[in-house]
Amino acid sequence: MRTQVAIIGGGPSGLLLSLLLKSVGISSVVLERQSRAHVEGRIRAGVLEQGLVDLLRKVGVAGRLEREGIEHHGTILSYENDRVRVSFSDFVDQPVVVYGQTEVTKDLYAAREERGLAGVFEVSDVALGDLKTDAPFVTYTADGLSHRLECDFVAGCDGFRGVSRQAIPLDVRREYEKVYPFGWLGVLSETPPVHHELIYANSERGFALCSMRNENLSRYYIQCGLDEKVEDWSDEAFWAELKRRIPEEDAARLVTGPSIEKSIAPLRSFVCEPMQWGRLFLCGDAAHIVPPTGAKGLNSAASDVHYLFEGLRGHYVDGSDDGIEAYSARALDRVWKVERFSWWMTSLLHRFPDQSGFDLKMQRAELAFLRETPAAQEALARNYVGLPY
Ligand code: RFL
Ligand code: PHB
Repeated sequence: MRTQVAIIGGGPSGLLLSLLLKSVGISSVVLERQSRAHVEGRIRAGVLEQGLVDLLRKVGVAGRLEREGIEHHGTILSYENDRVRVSFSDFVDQPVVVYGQTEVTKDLYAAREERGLAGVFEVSDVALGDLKTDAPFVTYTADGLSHRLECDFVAGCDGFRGVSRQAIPLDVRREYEKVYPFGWLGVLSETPPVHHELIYANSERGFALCSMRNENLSRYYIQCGLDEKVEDWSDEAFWAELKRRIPEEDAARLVTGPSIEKSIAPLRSFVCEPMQWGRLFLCGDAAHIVPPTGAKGLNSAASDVHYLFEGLRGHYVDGSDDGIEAYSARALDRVWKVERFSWWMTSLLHRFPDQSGFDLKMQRAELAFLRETPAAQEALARNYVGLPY
């Protein structure tokens, strides 16, 4: 089999890239390790920046998002019972849109199906070859048979645990990592959200986040220890702990109900440099991870996809390789700023095991400064709604 761009991974990065390429007549094949149902069922991100919404619009996949997505023009940060609202609309002319990654993924798969785009599910043994030549290839197993896909370029969109990043030799690859000493326990429940905006709460008992998917579907998270297990958290225990961590006025309003999903995610900051090696280009979680505190993972995957698409379009349509040559530097420039914001939000809002009295005073002072200082609010707002690309 032959295609122009082999895309490893059928998560949001790979799917979006395939549709953008198709829009300018560039062929691709998506190779995905899991089944479609598995990928569509994963509960992950919930907050979309305008840049991602615009890309979805560009490929004609924003219809349902425009009907069902909820625009947010601000967010709440709290420290014990003190709440600070940061308005986005006072500083930037764009909201964020609350619409689940699960729904984005379903919409992308539906559009690919409608447009007859090529893809193979449940592949294994994916290996990349000849990446330093202009005729690379990918080998894989599907339905018990070995296959070889010849291509011009390989897009590594296979997430943090994928194989693409490993194809960059160790003497070229530099990895930067920070692992946080806690995770997030998340619950999805068919209950009305406690507030119409997200609440990021720093409390004596640890961080909590009140988020949502729609008017009758709420998403809540609490900071938990790395050794904790989902099975050890009954719904009752989760709700009781959440109530202790959010401001009293919100706790009093909280509507609880059975959870329909419960999971624990560890928190990590990670960047791989460079994001390109020969004809291989890494996109999204394959190249970088942020802790979820700033809602940036999916959104920074989207900006990578944008830079890569522009580079590939330059190559095929305009006959210029400037974009693909600049890909890694352009993507990393934005990635590091997003890493900084996510690390800052995480540091501000969580309780760390080794935190001193001084450290706690610093968190409180930072939130007090934020409350009183429009310039500080503006910095948060600009990062939260998304840096330009
Ligand atoms: P994905 O989604 O991990 O997709 C990679 C795909 O590659 C497949 N794969 C392979 N396929 C073939 N061969 C192999 N060897 C393969 N190895 C892996 C996988 O099966 C998978 O389908 O990466 P992608 O596309 O780069 O997308 C990244 C986003 O999914 C991720 O950044 C976000 O979910 C992060 N994230 C959030 N991002 C936001 O922008 N806003 C949020 O509000 C937000 N909240 C979150 C989050 C992530 C979370 N967790 C669980 C990690 C909340 C949570 C709890
Ligand atoms: C979510 O709704 O899943 C969500 C929202 C905001 C975040 C992280 C996750 O910062």
